[in-house]
Amino acid sequence: MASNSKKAKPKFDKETYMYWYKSMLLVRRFEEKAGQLYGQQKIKGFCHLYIGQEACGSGAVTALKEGDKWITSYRDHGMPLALGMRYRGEEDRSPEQVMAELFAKETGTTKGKGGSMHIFDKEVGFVGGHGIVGGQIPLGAGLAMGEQYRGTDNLCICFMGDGAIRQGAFHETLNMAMTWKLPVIFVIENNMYAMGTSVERTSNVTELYRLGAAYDIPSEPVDGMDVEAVHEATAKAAERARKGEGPTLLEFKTYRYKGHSMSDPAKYRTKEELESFKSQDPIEQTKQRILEFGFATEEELAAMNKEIKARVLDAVKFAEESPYPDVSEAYTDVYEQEDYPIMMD
Ligand SMILES: Cc1ncc(C[n+]2csc(CCOP(=O)(O)OP(=O)(O)O)c2C)c(N)n1
Ligand SMILES: [Mg+2]
Repeated sequence: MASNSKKAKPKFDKETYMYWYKSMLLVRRFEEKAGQLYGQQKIKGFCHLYIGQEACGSGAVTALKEGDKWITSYRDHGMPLALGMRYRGEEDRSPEQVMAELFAKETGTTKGKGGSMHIFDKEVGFVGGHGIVGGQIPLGAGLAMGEQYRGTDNLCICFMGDGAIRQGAFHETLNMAMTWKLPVIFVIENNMYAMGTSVERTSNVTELYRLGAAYDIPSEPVDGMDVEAVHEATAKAAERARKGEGPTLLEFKTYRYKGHSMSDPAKYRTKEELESFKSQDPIEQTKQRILEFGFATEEELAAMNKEIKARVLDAVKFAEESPYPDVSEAYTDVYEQEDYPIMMD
């Protein structure tokens, strides 16, 4: 950690460190609250928390630009919060809208019809939130292909879990993406488990980034607990994509502190393993760097924490006070074929 070195110099500017700290803290507090509300049965259905993995989202946000597309799995609350804070600043209502979606309210990001696994926010380039494991991988390449076809300099960053890469769609997509030099960054968030199944139990290949070699895709492992490392690797991959050189495969080594979803007591792993990752906590690492570089004081960071906690409570209030969607909404935003119109009564 940077705090061990007396001569450590910041690699990035103050604004970047403060954004990392604030966005990761928002995600952590938001998710803690979501977990609590789930326990109280105020949030129902599926709910997968991003606690522990915050650096993977926030570090990539600062390495990319507006116009780029983002796609991920059902563990999708953190990214829209981080993107909203980055691009909308003070105006941002992402905490309210994502929380309202968890409550299935009409003010949610998907009008209360998608729930926790299907958060979307087109304005900041966030294209979901996908419940089918690996389903977002070909969609991500398709988004990149769209950008290539239109001749923009945008790219798509496509996140997936370590379980998703065992799907055939992963291999087919990597093959075509490299053949067509699509502007896409594939990111495996390796949190070591797919539900209760460890990486070792699903393949001999446990250094997941190595899978890219089969398709000649430049690939590398990244410390996913270190937001600076995430930023640097993503920036390098983005440069490659924008130059027309095609995809990169990054393996962010990370950890989820909580169970897979809300009903998982996580008995398949040891306390020591969990503690070893908590000791590399991305928020704590960033805090130490901020203090060391003199970008803020302990008191200022404590005040920020207080402010964020209040913000999350405001989001809960907003969600609770919002109405449920009208019954007629069941017939909107769904596919309808002319020959088979949806019957309204
Ligand atoms: C095609 C498909 N198969 C199975 C499931 C059930 N399922 C939901 S999450 C999950 C584990 C995926 O783990 P990983 O890709 O490592 O992502 P993580 O949850 O760790 O973020 C499984 C098997 C599903 N949603 N879709
Ligand atoms: Mg996993």
